[in-house]
Amino acid sequence: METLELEKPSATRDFLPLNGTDYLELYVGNARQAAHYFQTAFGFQPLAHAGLETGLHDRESYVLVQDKIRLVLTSPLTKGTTIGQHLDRHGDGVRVVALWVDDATYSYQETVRRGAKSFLKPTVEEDKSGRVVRAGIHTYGDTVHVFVERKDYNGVFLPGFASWQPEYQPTPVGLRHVDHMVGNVGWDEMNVWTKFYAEVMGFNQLVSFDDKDISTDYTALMSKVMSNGNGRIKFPINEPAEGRKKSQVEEYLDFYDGPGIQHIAVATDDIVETVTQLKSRGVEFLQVPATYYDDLLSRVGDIDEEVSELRKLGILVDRDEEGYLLQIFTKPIMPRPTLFFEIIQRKGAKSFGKGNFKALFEAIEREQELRGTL
Ligand code: TYF
Ligand code: FE
Repeated sequence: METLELEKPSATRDFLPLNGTDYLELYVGNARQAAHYFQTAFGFQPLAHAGLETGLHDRESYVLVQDKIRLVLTSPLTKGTTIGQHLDRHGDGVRVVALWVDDATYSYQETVRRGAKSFLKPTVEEDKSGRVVRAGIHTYGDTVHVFVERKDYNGVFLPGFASWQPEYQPTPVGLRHVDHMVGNVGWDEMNVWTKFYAEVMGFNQLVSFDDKDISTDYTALMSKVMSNGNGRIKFPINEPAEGRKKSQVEEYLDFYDGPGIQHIAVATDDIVETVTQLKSRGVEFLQVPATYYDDLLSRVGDIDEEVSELRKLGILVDRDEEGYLLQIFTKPIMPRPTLFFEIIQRKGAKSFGKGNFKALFEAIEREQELRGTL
């Protein structure tokens, strides 16, 4: 069983109360087509748009929503932008993990006081729907956290964005909220960044996996899960470890040219239905061998789902002290083997699927083999 280091009750008040993930902004080569993909394949709904029509000249953004998940897809409109530089270096990837707060200025001051590097000083934006305050700090690689204070705002997304309601609106697939977002960092940097989340952002360490837990023949990595005080924000941090061949984390670092977001785990209340939908819309998932299901019930005990259905869809199951979880992983969704999605349904379990690591990582290695990057 994994060692669950329970959160130590903190004597001090949470200095960085976070209400949840506000939005995720991806810098992508073609935001218009990426928006179409996330609508068609993942069932996101159109929400807002900013670009030439709203007075921007250097960039265009499409905002999509599915229940509590907001995605912002941004592309440059001209040469020589910082977005273009980000794309050249990293390919498509997550630039901003925005966090919803009640007081962005205070969040910025407290984190910068504790050592965060400033990305955006507290900035007020206003339109007829009210005012939003945003402020930002740097985290690993070129990734940033933006604190969003929107208690005095009732517009569609943020000031500067126009409502975007095209006729084309494929139905949602049942994605509800961001469960966790995993960062890959460099050799020996895991503790640098877990310390950052502990000291600068007041997070606690939930779980830790070392290379003995999670090395297969090839993949070796270490991971620690950091969580904020109320548990709404969970950031596992991976670093590569020495294995027989190239670690999947090292492959990521090579292609992303540094640390960044490796996967976005999104929660559903009905993973069988959600994954059925996603597959019918062309989303590709990692496959585990059929033998994974042979002794599934002896490993995880009684579950509500039919094993035959899980086997048909390739959904994985793991149990911890508090319940069980179901999860499945997409293949990378861009040319570089960097970012992928996880679909997760928690039935009591608070852990991350350690019992699936071997089968999962072997599936990742089969993909690495096909890419010739092992
Ligand atoms: O977030 C997690 O910890 C699980 C398992 O490269 C995992 O989803 C960990 C590392 C990795 C892929 C999946
Ligand atoms: Fe995960």
